[in-house]
Amino acid sequence: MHASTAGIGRRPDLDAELAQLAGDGYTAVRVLAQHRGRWLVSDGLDDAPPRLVAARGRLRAAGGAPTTGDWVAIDGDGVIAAVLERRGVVVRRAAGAPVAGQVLAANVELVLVVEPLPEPNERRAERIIALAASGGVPAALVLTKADLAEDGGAVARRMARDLGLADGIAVSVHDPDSLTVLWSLLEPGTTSVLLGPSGAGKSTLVNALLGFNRQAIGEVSEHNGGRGRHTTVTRDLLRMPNGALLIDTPGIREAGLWDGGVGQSFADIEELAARCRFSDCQHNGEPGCAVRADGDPERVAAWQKLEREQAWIEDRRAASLARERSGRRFEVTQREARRAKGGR
Ligand SMILES: Nc1nc2c(ncn2[C@@H]2O[C@H](COP(=O)(O)OP(=O)(O)O)[C@@H](O)[C@H]2O)c(=O)[nH]1
Ligand SMILES: [Mg+2]
Ligand SMILES: [Zn+2]
Repeated sequence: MHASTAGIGRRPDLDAELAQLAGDGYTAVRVLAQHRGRWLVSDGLDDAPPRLVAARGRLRAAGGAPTTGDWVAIDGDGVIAAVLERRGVVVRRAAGAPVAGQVLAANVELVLVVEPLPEPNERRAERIIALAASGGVPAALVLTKADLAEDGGAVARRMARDLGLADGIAVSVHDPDSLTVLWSLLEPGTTSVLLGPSGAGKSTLVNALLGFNRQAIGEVSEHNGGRGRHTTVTRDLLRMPNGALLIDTPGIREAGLWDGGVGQSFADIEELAARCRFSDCQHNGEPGCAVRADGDPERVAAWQKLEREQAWIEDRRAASLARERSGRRFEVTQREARRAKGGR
């Protein structure tokens, strides 16, 4: 039984999922963090501290490795043997890699898109919202450092509306009242992830919610160029005092699209596009273009840019898949040729 999973998030059919794996003797745990080829996991039991475990070789391959937020099956040797189905995932295009996705957070129910006041970056937020949308995860906007702006609340509401989000709030760690609204988004048992640029105040916010400074209890961190500032280098799943789970992440420098999401996250613009006079309107000055007439020019430009990026990555993924397939075909042909020659 896994009645205790409440402490590490909801997963109602965990026992059935384990039963489906080949072999038995598995237990399910959740990945709290990843540390150099080891994973910090918890079974949600109050008296069992999180522990570091290894993973079976085939799970170490790029792409297949367990990540923060994953539910995993531990075998009789105490090693991660399988990653359970990911439900609600945020994936970006891996920076620098040929054609690969990188899972930023697994099994999340809400993405908190973090941008700092007084100058939140709407275009950066848009990308993260698209990544969330492609993983089927709703997003809410959280503007930090509200103490540095005139009326952060109003800015957050307007920006959320422009971005097509239901919720937009402004918070300051110097104003406990502002955190109350944030608490209402963090439902007990649900998992949320903070995504935004480095320096936005994500870790400070997490500490404020936790009520203590996690740095002091040995969080993995690096000093930033000797300037004495700590930078989060791991993605950490933390349990909040109200039973909500929250993943803190390092700053996102690049949020390349990986698997669609633009259509859903730009539903407002797509709606306008459906009203253009020509069904194949490119929205570049054609007569009767509803997108040009009624869309916010900057958002329209962002939409067009992300649409192009989405088409580009789709092409690259298709090409890479085709290469992989023909590579496999080539191997099979080679094997058959060897066999025909009586080799093996
Ligand atoms: N004025 C103000 N500064 C903040 C607030 N929250 C965080 N900061 C500062 O912003 C800087 C970056 O914070 P940090 O939590 O490390 O950002 P992260 O990279 O997103 O985790 C630190 O110097 C914090 O003290 C806030 O609510 N108001
Ligand atoms: Mg941080
Ligand atoms: Zn048009």
